[in-house]
Amino acid sequence: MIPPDHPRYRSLLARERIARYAAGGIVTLEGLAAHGRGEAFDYLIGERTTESALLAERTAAALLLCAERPVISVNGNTAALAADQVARLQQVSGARVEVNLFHRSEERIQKITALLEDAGVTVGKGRAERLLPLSHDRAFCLREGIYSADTVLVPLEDGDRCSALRTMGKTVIVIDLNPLSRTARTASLTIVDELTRALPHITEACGVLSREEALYLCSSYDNRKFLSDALAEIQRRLARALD
Ligand code: PTJ
Repeated sequence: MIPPDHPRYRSLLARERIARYAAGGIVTLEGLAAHGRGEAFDYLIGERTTESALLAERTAAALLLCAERPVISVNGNTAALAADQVARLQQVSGARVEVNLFHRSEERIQKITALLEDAGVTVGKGRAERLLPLSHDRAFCLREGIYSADTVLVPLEDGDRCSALRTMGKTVIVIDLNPLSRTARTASLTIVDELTRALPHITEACGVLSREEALYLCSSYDNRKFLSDALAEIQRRLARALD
């Protein structure tokens, strides 16, 4: 039992949750390592949503609202940490949700689908085919889902698939606390924020953005600026760390 007044309560709760889902076969051991890397970067960024990340989150909402075929791609970590939040975002954005795994197995797909459905998500199903230009199993996706999407939101993406999706002409939105990752630098739009802080902001913005505001955000964002803002914030915090 983690006491709510513990200074690292939120982080410890997420850790406890992701460990529990690893024991249940939804998150992989590699997923635990990825979570730890995320925690380290979150520490550096101050464990809060910066103004720049909030603008990136509003921009993500705009891109989803303006898309013709938006898809949210869900992996083990995302399902474990944010199944309810994915359900709410699906409701307001109208996006399809597809389970897409790096460490793919039929058993994990079934478990993750069940977890998402219990949270109220409508999960895209069907026969996955090897449709993306990748040598590993993330190449498998649904023809009616990720393959035909114009815009894909992929929390915790890997760099290879991000660039494969970009090569196919898709708008790729990623949520990644590491502004230096290949994914962050390859995506169309990178949200440098923690997954469970970012998703509710995107959902909220989907509910309030006008068509004009959304169109403006879609045409005016600069991903390099979002990355350089995140790096500048980390540098600022490091410079003041011992004050
Ligand atoms: O469930 P699977 O089989 O699809 O596997 C998923 C993992 C996460 C193992 C796979 O996608 C992977 O290896 O990811 P990477 O390449 O390690 O990238 C994960 C990125 O997400 C890293 O840059 C982390 O900093 C970042 N990250 C981790 N946890 C969070 C996060 N970013 C935002 N919020 C988090 N909670």
